[in-house]
Amino acid sequence: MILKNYQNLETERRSIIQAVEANNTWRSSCINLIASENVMSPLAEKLYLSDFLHRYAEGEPFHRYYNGTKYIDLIESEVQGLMGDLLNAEYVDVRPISGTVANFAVFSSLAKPGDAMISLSTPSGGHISHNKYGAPTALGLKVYNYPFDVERMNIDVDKTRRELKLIDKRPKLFVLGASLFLFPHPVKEIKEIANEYNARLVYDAAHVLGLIAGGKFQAPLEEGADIITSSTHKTFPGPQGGIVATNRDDLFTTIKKGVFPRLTSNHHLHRIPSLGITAIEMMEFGKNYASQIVKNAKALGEACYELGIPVIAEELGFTESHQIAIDVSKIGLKGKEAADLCEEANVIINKNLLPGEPLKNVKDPNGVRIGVQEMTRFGMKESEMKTISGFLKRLWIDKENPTKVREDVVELRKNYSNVLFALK
Ligand code: DSN
Repeated sequence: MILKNYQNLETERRSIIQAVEANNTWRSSCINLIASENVMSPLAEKLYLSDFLHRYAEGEPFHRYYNGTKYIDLIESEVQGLMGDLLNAEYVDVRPISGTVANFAVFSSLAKPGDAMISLSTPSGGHISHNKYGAPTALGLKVYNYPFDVERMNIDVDKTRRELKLIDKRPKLFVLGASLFLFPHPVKEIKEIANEYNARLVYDAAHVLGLIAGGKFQAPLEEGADIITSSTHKTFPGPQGGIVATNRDDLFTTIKKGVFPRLTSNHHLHRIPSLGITAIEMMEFGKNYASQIVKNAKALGEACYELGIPVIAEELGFTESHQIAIDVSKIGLKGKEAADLCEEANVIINKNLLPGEPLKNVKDPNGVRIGVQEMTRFGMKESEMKTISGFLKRLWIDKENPTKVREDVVELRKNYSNVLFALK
């Protein structure tokens, strides 16, 4: 605990306001390539700041534990329907306040302490909430990891089948989806295995929800997933929050209890109207948006590779999603160093473990991950991806001073300041 014994609260007040304003100004002159972020449309953002910010509504629409909820009831039930249409799901819960909460709610509903689950390891792309540092350990679940084939950058299905026969527990949950997520997962094949164990298949769509909504990447429920969990703010450009979607009414009844009362009390109502607006935007513009995202990611991979930047998965066409990953150790850098150089030049990316890398490298990995969904929302296309690859080369290979590169980054970003694929 740090006690500061503040004397001049006016200075603190100003400092907070100034930091917010400075961040707004700085970020609007940055090229943001963090794969897990996005921006809402101005309309969704406007509706985010409403009286709902201050309200509670525990329970389900029209069956709440509070009074005063008639408008959120209407909105929330409408948003459930919109999200259901986008994901081909009959049952949707938009109350989880994050993707991790959605995962906790689902895992805790479908497995009990002592049960086993299988997911991707962190180096293979698995999210923290799929692994032993997150939800599974908190819930007393034993985690096994899928064998990962780095040649194909995907789960090795045959090896999974073989290795599962050797473990002492029969998994209750098979989890797909990842944070480093370049290629669609073998949902159909893993579902066949899950069926042999009478287990449930959960697809964490956090990174690719917008691509799925736009008809790209894959269609998890149609391919066999029992449940989708997700956040709502990555390739799906909505407010930060979570969601569960399924066509299994038997599972949904249990999962809803996991969401409330087990994992949430209030569900942060102010984000629900913005989620609805984003869902309508994705219905109207999602196909074009998702398709441009994937084109841009491939174009960035290609352009970087041509400049000598070691993008992984070259033989596979680099990516089928919004992300690419780069092994910067091959050009004499570590992931953090590469990301820090970018930040000095107003290009924001994150360091990332690469498939095949040991977990002990987690704080200083060899890779970086880059996502193009936000810049695509601001209207950038393939030619701008080429320009960005040039910035990366100047920073990482030519060792140009980042402040020089920053001038050109800021200049490029000036032309891309309006959010597209958006309702008025
Ligand atoms: N950790 C986030 C990501 O960057 O993928 C997801 O929660």
